[in-house]
Amino acid sequence: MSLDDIYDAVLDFDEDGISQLINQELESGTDAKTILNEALIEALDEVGKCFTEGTMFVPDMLMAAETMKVGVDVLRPLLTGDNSTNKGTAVIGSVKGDMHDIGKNLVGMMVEGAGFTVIDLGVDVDTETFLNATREHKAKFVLMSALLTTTMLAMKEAVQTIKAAEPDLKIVVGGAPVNREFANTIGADGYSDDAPGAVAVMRAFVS
Ligand code: B1M
Repeated sequence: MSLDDIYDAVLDFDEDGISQLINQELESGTDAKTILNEALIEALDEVGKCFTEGTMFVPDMLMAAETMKVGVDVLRPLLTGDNSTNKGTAVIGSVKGDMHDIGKNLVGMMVEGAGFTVIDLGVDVDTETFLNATREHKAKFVLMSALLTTTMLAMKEAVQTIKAAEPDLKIVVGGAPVNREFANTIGADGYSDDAPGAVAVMRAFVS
């Protein structure tokens, strides 16, 4: 068994076999983060490349994503740390128009593991829903994910509206097309290019 087998399982949409492959890889001593980064995420990057090249299509991306989710579920207990203290509440969602949720779920999982309470609003979340949820749950943080260049516009609108309404809230943004410069331009308080980095940004705000 190897990381390559797990990588191949995502590309083969092997939802039934991937859990066993991951468990075997864990038993052989590979740590969860390595499996996540070097097998699961790399495989989805390859799926993205194949989609761009026209050798894979939307249903393929969907099946690969479903297989990845099965794998992430196996790793979940190992990726989340000590969540015994509550450091505050964060609402999280993929912005309006965006149906991608794997990166957002990884961020939510790690933020929860770091001791924050996470309210997951799901995908395609509009500004009003973010705002209402932060008020309802007395959240300190809003975490937004965008995977499409088109939905970066929805992110901009959401950040600016929420900041104007609730200036004390800390808004952290991320997702493949988002970068620090864009985050600064739209007035977000924090940015990270990965899930552990989002936790570090949030920790800095509460320390
Ligand atoms: Co879509 N898709 N997709 N897709 N999809 C991309 C994003 C794309 C790059 C593929 C490509 O063309 N090569 C492309 C976007 C192009 C662009 O805008 N620049 C694309 C497209 C075009 C589309 C559709 C428009 C296709 C169509 O219908 N013609 C469509 C849009 C649907 C919509 O949202 N309205 C679509 C649909 C889908 C599926 C539904 C089939 C499926 C998603 C299933 C799901 O999420 N449940 C899907 C998939 C799987 C992908 C790829 C292959 C993989 C995405 C993924 O989950 N990556 C993707 C190609 C790629 O990324 N290589 C692609 C793994 C995940 C762990 O990474 O989400 O980036 P990511 O998260 C990272 C970081 O970005 C960061 O942390 C994570 C790592 O630790 N991060 C944050 C994320 N959020 C953060 C928030 C933070 C901090 C960090 O703070 C709050």
